[in-house]
Amino acid sequence: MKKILITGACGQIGTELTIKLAEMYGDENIITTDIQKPPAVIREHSKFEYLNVMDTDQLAKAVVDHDIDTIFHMAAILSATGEKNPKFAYDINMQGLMNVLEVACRKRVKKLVTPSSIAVFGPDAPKQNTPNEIPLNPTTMYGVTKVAGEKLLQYYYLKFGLDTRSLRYPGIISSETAPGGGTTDYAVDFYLHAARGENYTCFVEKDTVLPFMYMADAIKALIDLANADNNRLRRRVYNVSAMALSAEEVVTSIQQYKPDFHCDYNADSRQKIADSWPDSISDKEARDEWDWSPDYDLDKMTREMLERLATK
Ligand code: AKB
Repeated sequence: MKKILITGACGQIGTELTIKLAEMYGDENIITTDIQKPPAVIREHSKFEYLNVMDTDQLAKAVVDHDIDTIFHMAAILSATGEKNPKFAYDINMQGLMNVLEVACRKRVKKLVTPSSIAVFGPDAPKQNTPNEIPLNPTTMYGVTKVAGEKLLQYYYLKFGLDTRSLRYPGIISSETAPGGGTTDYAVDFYLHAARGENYTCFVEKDTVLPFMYMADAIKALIDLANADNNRLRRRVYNVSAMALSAEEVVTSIQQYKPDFHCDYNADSRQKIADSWPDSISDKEARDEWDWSPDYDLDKMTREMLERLATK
């Protein structure tokens, strides 16, 4: 990876991905793009351009102008927003990805890395240790677009030789940029409220279990997969796992350090989305084929999250 373009760079994952890639490859080699106004940290560590992934010409121009060899495509609509406006989620997630794939092929980009999600799994999937390779029957529009996206990555790899890579993210917990429109956002909200000394009403039941990962591991996974030896990869898409946590377990972990933090539970329509996803997923293939293993467990994550939020 010499010249890297990141779409959706101002989002929850894009922001921290930018900082890490800039540290590894140099600020001058990172081109960040988004339709949002960038935070100072993005301007500091990259060249920022306003770019809408729905505009193929703008995308192609950025790739040519900066001689891009690797794209991290992070722009996407998440599950909860997707259920409020399925057509919008379809347009951004499907057409956005198609535009990136087409431009990458036409402009001879070498590698395209883009996240998928545990949302590819539906209620028929095994709830525990869901395997990498099983029938994918999601019941959300977000999940549908992620399944179709995975198939497109495979298609462009086989047909055009574009080196596409993806991993199925669980809910990501992070301190720097708040997530937006996801079902797993409640877990980040716990920390943000606890750090501000506020209580929180959670929108899923306390015994709701979902797979989660701390941001540092999420970034490590994406960059390790991007740099993995292609000869070892037997597929284009990987489950990655770190922790399976109930909402209540996260709250209890925070209460060890913030005993006054209190959480109520009042489930809304997002409960149905959470219930359609696995409790935990198996990442055996990621471990075997590119040596994936997470660094953070719940307590380590809670300590670091609260420390970082305290300095903000
Ligand atoms: C969401 O909740 O929509 C995302 C995801 C699990 O992909 N965080």
